[in-house]
Amino acid sequence: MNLSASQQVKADLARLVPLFESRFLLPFADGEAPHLAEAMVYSLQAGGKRIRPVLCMLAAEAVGAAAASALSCAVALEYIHTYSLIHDDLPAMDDDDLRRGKPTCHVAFGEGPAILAGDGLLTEAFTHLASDPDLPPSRRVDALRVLGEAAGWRGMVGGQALDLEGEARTRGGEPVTLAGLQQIHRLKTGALLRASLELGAIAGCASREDREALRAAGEAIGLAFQIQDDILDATSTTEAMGKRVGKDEGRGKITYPLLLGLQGARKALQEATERARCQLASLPNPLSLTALATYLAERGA
Ligand code: GRG
Repeated sequence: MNLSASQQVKADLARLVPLFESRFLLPFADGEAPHLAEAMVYSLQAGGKRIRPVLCMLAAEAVGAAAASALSCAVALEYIHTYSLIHDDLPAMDDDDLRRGKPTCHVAFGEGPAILAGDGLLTEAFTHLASDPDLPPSRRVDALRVLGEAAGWRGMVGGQALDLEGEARTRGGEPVTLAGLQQIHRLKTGALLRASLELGAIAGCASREDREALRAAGEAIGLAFQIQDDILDATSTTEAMGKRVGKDEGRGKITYPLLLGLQGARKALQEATERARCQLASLPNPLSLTALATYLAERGA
């Protein structure tokens, strides 16, 4: 990645993350369940990179709208992402004690409250988006449908279910194929990343062609993000990652480097990133979003 693209990403994050963070905790300032709000705010503030909100706001800018027009979509996306991580960390799922170097929600607050914190964030995402007075009702309904489909059983939740089934089959001696892995990630990680760009398109009142280009770019960015995540896991020092690799192998976790080799996974990553760049090139203002897509594929953490 050349210096100007990385400087572009830095400048965009410095501009958009504070805008997003000036809004995203407001709904939890009052309410009748303050301890539950504390658990939700704990996970929202636990050090996430805000990739989905920033992708969403940059998508709106890419079609010529203001980032602020996509703020309620950006906030809803981060609520859903945070809920998915809280539930993914639970003993019944991945059973992780740490996330981003901090105790997971169920370790800090207990299992029941963590389940409810996830439920609270999931539902607040839709309440928040549905209440945005600046988004015309027809676009609000469109955005709610796109978000529901991406987050639900046709998207992220469905991908998580296929992942659990695949791990059980792999442990039973029937490993997941490359096509199976791609389907899991297209749903589990890709659906919400793709929705991030599509919601930016909706909020930014994009033309049909620009919305389609953003959807296709989102699909490719989602795939690239997952491949890079697998590569980072595979190339982290064995000592630092020993616990996780051992645990993942025991669970039957199949990754791109395992199926394609490290070189093959890097090639697939490059191809997916190039597909994203090609789609974005047709948009009125693609520079920042293209720089972020490149950065995500080359990120080191
Ligand atoms: C439990 C309903 C349910 C769904 C869980 C998305 C998901 C499904 C689980 C997350 C597990 C995981 C490690 C997925 C791989 C993709 C990934 C690296 C997600 C983390 O996203 P980042 O890097 O997270 O944007 P931060 O910490 O920056 O917010």
